[in-house]
Amino acid sequence: MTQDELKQAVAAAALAYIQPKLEDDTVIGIGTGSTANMFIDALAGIKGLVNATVASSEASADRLKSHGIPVYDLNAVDQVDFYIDGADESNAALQLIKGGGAALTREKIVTAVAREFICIADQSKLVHTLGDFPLPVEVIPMARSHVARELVKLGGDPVYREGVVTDNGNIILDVYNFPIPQPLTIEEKINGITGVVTNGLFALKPADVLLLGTSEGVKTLR
Ligand code: ABF
Repeated sequence: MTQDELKQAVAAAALAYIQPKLEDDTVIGIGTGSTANMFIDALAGIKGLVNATVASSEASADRLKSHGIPVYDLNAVDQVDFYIDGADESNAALQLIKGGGAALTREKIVTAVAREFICIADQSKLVHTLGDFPLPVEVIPMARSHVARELVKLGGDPVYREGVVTDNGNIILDVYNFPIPQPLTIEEKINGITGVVTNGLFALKPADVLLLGTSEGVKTLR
């Protein structure tokens, strides 16, 4: 199967996972990226059953609206029952690197609210140790050089993502050559650097379920 076929398979599996649990007041959090887009397109097939969604990016909100799926501001809902989103890497503990699409802050906010975070990814995303994928860090623009120096002290090689401004008006530093055997510690340390808005480690609150697309079918990891 191609990578796109694996992504399609996990998008369909996520829909099958939540559909029996949908109720009149269910709110679905929707992530960002190509796998999340496939989930949005699958969700359109049952939009009559969808009470409300919240989105982790303007791009995903626009895609949902284009299908006629109701999208709400996070402040307008009382709860988020499920959050469905992709990842750039996952380890076996379902700790993730996210933010390749620069939407990490809103993704982390929706994750914080969600009762159940269902990560959807193809098998290439499952790794032993996080960090082959450069770790995205969203930074207040005036703090860029300060944060970069602090990231170097932690052992990484931060690179300014040229031409990218996040939905929140900030910039992204991608940290290369930075293996992360202790994600909890590193997530907290980077959070503690003044000027950092969010880092792309999702270890303090990892995924609850990983639906992983493999050539042998979709595997459910918890
Ligand atoms: C979002 O989309 C991001 O956190 C992650 O960077 C990316 C994964 O993209 P894709 O599904 O296109 O591989 O979930």
